[in-house]
Amino acid sequence: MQRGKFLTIEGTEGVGKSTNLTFVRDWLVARGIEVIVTREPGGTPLAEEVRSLLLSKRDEPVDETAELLLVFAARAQHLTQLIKPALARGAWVLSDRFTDATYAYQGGGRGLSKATINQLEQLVQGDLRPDLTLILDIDVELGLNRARQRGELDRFESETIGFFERVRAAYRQRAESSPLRYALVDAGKTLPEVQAEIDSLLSKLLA
Ligand code: Z5A
Repeated sequence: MQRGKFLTIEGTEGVGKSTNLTFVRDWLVARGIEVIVTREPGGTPLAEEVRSLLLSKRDEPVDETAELLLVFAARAQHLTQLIKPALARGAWVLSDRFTDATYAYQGGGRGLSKATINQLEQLVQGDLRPDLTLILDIDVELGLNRARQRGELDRFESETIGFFERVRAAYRQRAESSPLRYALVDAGKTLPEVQAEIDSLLSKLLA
């Protein structure tokens, strides 16, 4: 049995991940591909509980290393319970965020070292990496304006513009460092334009 493909979608706030995740899922299903849609942090009952811990606003300051370890604890559970079994039986997995978010938010945003994140990535994932990561890229203020129209902000959404500028820079750096694994998509364009570009990227992947 051929292993399924592992696709991830990333980006800063309000970039349109959820909207385009649905587009990618429908695109794959229309071509007869079995696709499991999931998200991080989360994807299993335990990992979803960790997600709530991570996103809730709280009075106690959250230690950056504690945050990093919680992200990887959720990921370990998600990989074992959902991602690896699905890929092994030939299904494709489409995840709203994965480890690139850790490099961007905990690395770029919080300033934790890449080497530390890399150690945890090796420990939790071994050699497993996404086959393709779509990084939706947008001007930070434009994205935040879109996101803030949705209502109450979680702990991450309440961060400063400077934080999101660092997150965006880290994503762009990852895309530039490995153009075969990443596709940087200009998400400031209209939705039909963004989706035309995603359509062309998926066609290449399938070919
Ligand atoms: N996090 C972390 O720190 N470390 C990690 O390792 C991981 C995660 C995995 C939860 O993520 C938080 O976890 C996240 C980082 C942290 N930080 N935050 N916040 P999340 O993915 O659940 O949360 P989110 O970033 O807020 O994503 P979202 O809710 O899926 O929103 P979105 O990507 O912005 O997507 P959207 O809802 O599709 O789009 C927003 C609006 O824009 C919506 O009204 C759309 O209709 C509109 N839109 C979309 N595209 C367009 C275009 N092209 N033009 C005009 N309008 C558009």
